[in-house]
Amino acid sequence: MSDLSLPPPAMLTAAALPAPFVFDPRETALVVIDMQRDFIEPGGFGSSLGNDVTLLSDIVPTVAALLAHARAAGWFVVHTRESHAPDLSDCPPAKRERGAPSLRIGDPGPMGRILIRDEPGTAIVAAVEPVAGELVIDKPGKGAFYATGLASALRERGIRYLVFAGVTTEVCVQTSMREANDRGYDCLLVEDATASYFPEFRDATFAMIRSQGGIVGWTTPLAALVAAT
Ligand code: TIU
Repeated sequence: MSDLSLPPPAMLTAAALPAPFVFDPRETALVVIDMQRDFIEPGGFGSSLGNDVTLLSDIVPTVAALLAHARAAGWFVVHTRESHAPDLSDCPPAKRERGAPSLRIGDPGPMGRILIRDEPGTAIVAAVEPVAGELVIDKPGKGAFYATGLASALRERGIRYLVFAGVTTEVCVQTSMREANDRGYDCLLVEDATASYFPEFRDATFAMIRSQGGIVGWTTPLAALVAAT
């Protein structure tokens, strides 16, 4: 006989590769990586490095739809920003020198000092900006866990499943996902909510993540996640 006082089954299953992704929405967080003006809009750091930023701006509507889904589902939402202190005390010289002779981190750029906290270019693009109650992590590295409070924030909330989106797929998204995988999280990357200046690197990242039975995690398009039952 069924007991109507029991809570409904919590686990959801999304079609994914290399296998279905099974997750408890009460223990799930969305982590949106570095959807910043400096990477996505013309005139920022990304375009100063000679990149085609339209490859990144194309995913903004999909990331917005993913955020709407996560908010409606009651997931904890985290946004990250790659950013540094104005005195560059958290920016290793090796990182700053990389990319010269174009604009370097801390140099004045068209949207303020490049990748410096609270400068206009470091802000998250308007269509996917955080709302009240969401966590914003300023990270000095490519990974979201390095030198940040992300691990303790997730632990406090009992999070076990992480859904990833953002830019760029093979740099900050992949680094963060690998950090999370090593910390024991089941990680799902939303394929059409992440982008790279190099589409072949994005596709290679998908293949690496789901190789060997999901050595880093799972990937799926947004529609499959939304359809999860
Ligand atoms: N957020 C992030 O991926 N930072 C980068 O510098 N990515 C590049 O692809 N350059």
